[in-house]
Amino acid sequence: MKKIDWRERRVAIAGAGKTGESLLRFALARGAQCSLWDTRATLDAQAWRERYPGVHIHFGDWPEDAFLPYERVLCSPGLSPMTPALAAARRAGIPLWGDIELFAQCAEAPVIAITGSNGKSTVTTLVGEMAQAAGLQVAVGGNLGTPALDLLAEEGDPEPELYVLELSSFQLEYCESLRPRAATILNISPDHLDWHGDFASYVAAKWRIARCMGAGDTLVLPSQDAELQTPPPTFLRSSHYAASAPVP
Ligand code: UMA
Repeated sequence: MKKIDWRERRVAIAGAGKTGESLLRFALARGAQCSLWDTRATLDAQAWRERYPGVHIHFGDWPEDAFLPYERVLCSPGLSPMTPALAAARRAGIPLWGDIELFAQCAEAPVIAITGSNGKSTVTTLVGEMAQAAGLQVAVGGNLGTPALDLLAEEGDPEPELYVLELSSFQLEYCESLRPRAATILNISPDHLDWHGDFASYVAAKWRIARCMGAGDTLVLPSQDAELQTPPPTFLRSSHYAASAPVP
């Protein structure tokens, strides 16, 4: 994948939690002009300014046009794209990317990706431990706790041999180009509907895990969930999956 030149790009980071800080470090390290936004007015803006000199800090309510001056908005997973300022940015054609999208653009080692409504942390941990027991240098994280961008090797250090990621529907919604070598949607039941708007959108977000998978990749699906027997029509129109059908 062609690496993006971030130098001098005007980038807004939405959310100042764990993911937001990993996004900020990523963009700053690549020379972007960053601003950091959080709706919590109670955060210590001065402490952030001292930690990240040169970064514009905006804590408090977001005007609807807040993100229109930016070339990209890097979104924390807790923020729904229906948030008015993010929805306005999307309408204006500004890409909304999450940490998993940036990870996908940088990681070169194979990825095993795990999602589902329940049990994904347990399965991710087990898969990571199995890989380690098999002698692989493995990095495990994502929704599990360590932001995916923090798993990437520092400049000059060797990359892990395998990444194992737990992915939430939020993270998948903001991801376009991740191609796991193996992935699973463990199960699906209504969850996070306030964030997604409805169950169909939640199901569609989960299916995005397989969006870029193709021949030679392995997708493992359970047989008991009706929504996981056939991909939703929106998915079939937008993915590589339909053309190259990974192993169900
Ligand atoms: N924020 C706003 N406005 C909002 C909502 C949030 O400004 O309307 C700000 C908050 O004030 C806060 C920041 O965004 O400063 C928090 O961002 P975040 O909610 O995206 O949380 P992070 O700290 O970045 O943690 C996230 C995941 N949290 C969520 O998806 C809600 C963590 O998963 C994950 O471990 C971490 O990234 C690293 O990848 C937690 C989780 O609850 C465990 N996940 C959900 C789940 O498992 O059900 C999906």
